[in-house]
Amino acid sequence: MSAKVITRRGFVAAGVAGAALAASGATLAGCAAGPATEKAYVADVVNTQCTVCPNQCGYAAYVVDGNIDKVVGNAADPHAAGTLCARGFGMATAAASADRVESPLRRTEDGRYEAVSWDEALGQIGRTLADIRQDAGGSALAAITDGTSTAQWYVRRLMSALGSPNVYENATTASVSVASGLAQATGFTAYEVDYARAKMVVILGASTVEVPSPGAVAALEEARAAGAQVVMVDSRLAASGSLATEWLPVRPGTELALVLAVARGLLERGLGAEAPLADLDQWRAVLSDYTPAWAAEICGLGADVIETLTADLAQAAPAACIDLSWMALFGGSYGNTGELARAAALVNTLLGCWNVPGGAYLAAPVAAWADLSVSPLPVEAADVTAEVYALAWDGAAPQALRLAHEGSIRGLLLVDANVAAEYPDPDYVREALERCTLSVAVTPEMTETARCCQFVLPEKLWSESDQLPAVTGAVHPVLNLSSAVIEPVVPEARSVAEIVSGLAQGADVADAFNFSVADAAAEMCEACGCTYAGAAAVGTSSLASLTAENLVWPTASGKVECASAACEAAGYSATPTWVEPTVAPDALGFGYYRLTTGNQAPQTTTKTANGAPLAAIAEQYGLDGLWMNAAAAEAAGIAEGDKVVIENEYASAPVRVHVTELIEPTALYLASHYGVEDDEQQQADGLGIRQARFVPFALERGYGAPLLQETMVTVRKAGA
Ligand SMILES: Nc1nc2c(c(=O)[nH]1)N[C@H]1C(S)=C(S)[C@@H](COP(=O)(O)OP(=O)(O)OC[C@H]3O[C@@H](n4cnc5c(=O)[nH]c(N)nc54)[C@H](O)[C@@H]3O)O[C@H]1N2
Ligand SMILES: Nc1nc2c(c(=O)[nH]1)N[C@H]1C(S)=C(S)[C@@H](COP(=O)(O)OP(=O)(O)OC[C@H]3O[C@@H](n4cnc5c(=O)[nH]c(N)nc54)[C@H](O)[C@@H]3O)O[C@H]1N2
Ligand code: SF4
Ligand SMILES: [Mo]
Repeated sequence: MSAKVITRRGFVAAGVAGAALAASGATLAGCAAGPATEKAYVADVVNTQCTVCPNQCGYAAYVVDGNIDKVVGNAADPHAAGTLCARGFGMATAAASADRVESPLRRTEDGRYEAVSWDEALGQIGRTLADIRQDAGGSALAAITDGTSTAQWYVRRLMSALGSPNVYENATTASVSVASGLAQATGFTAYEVDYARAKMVVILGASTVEVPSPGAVAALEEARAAGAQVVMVDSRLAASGSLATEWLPVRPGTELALVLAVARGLLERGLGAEAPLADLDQWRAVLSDYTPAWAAEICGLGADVIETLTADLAQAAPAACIDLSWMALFGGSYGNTGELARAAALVNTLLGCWNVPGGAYLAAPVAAWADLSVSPLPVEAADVTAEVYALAWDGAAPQALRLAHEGSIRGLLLVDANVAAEYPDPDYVREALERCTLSVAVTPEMTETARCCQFVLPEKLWSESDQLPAVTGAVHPVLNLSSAVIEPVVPEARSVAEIVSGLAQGADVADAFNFSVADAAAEMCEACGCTYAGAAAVGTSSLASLTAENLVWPTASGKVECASAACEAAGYSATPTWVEPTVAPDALGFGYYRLTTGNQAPQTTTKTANGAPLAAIAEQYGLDGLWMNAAAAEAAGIAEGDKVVIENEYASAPVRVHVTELIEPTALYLASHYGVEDDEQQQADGLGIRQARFVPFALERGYGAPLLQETMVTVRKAGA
């Protein structure tokens, strides 16, 4: 474990009278109080990151006698901002979970698993990978990872060595429409809002309190204290309302209408005259129909509300923007999310907010990482998902699952991606995995996905191995580097780098991995102007942000583009126009509601679903229940606390109802990630239902995002 050599610094603080205090006592204030006779506090301080959510907050772990004693969020990391959120603190000791997979497993004829040796597992998987390549070409192989640095680089390199370009980030699937719509307009794929200095921010569908990065919450609080206007556009009033100055209860899936009307209003007010926009007149002509009254009709907000919002944005520009966050809810959620992202990118351009204080900072890709030892090898074949989903930036993971279902992808490697639990229509995904000639899950714990795979490989947790660095953030970009914190709790578990290198050996492409994680990490750090030792010692190293003066638009016109030939080819208009969601409550008649979802503070994807204390909290407060609008409930004869049945053609399930004014009348809401279906995850047994069960396996045209909220359900009182 190279961390020991390079990063572990033993800090020693004796009691108040101790001699060592002078050297390092300040670092450990509060830890060392006590009489002079008390044993010294000796901790190894190792920098690492929380991987519970994509914020990947950097933190320092204080390790005493091989165990994590305390964790301190890294102050230099803009996500952590000196602390972690409750989920991060709670999961810092996840390695000790009783449910870890303890050895490689192979599925037997009768569907059970037998323990096999690593040699046997890696040899057999490697040979099958090579055979599939021989028979059907590298394009018949695909991988989905959680998108964390080491997994993504190693898996890409392995697949490219096998002739496959088909590697997808599950985490990117969750923002694919935002990334791709933004890319169509600007050539960039992500931006981050400078909340702290903003005068106004319009946040579309992000539960910023319930999914918090501590840094985002602190920055929004700072903005509020300075008098900023924070507008939450959300179909329900989530806990995030506490950070907002206004809540706009939009009809779910109709934000595009709102954004188009705002664009029209901004142009009317003369904004954008100096903006670097190509084909603005073409878009201006299209926008003329999108009056506030038109948008009000569609999205359920008053025309006056839309007028005021537009006027306020114009007034606050350039320290004002539309924030799409992840617009997560899985990548897009709606048939119009990609176009919404494109329209929002153009509105932000009209506001002049790109990379100016208080605006939205585009994140430049790390150009220096284009050619590393760990970079993918050249592959002739094109990404198989691009044929149908040409707009998807970095590919469409769900389409890879569909191709597996149809038989053209035969080998699937899933690294920390619980696709059978978290994609729409879990049965479809299950079948896709079961139809593969080879399916492999790399995971620390048994999951619904692992249970559909032929092989399950026990993985070390993030905290149990050294990692490659990652660059994140745009307002204050940083390079984070994580080192191993503790010895592996499960002796048989291997890191993703070890597993991938082993598979390469089994598939006879071992030459592709003639470097170590430390070698590759050092190369990456140096490309960013840091030394490996220095980056590991501080954990988070600041990098320069992209300034407005240095912004060069990586588009064909060298400007932000209102028109996109690629979008037009995918069946959209050249410039963003109104696109109806795929299904609409009104079209189906009275009694059909859109089933929305969203995160909730005590639950973190499926990683915490099996946690007993969290399950108890959810049970006690009824957090796994269904939200229903009070007027809608009254009309249906449903009262607070009733047991109801929600139903559509895909599923039917009983659930306790929470009747509230705080949700838009056409929407129902079920918190994400409840409804664990795996028998071995016993703590979560019987808690809640899985929203994805009510959703068909369908994807957003061109963009390839799962349409997680394009589904309608009926609600009736149980027994009625
Ligand atoms: N506690 C917790 N935090 C997490 C996670 C977790 O599992 N649990 N997961 C992490 C991950 S992977 C991600 S991608 C992020 C996602 O974080 P966010 O981007 O914030 O996404 P969600 O929490 O899924 O949903 C945000 C809000 O959208 C609202 N909403 C639903 N439908 C609509 C709609 O049609 N229109 C509008 N305007 N609003 C709508 C919901 O009510 C919810 O309040 O969270 C991360 N943080
Ligand atoms: N209905 C509904 N579906 C959703 C969403 C939603 O809001 N509602 N959100 C979507 C979004 S934004 C995303 S990113 C995806 C996420 O969906 P998933 O791909 O399911 O991601 P995770 O649940 O985070 O789990 C990934 C896997 O990481 C592994 N893992 C890594 N570290 C640990 C650990 O410490 N403990 C445990 N137990 N497992 C670990 C396990 O194999 C785990 O199953 O879900 C999407 N699906
Ligand atoms: S926001 Fe919380 S869960 Fe997400 S990475 Fe940071 S500490 Fe971990
Ligand atoms: Mo996500």
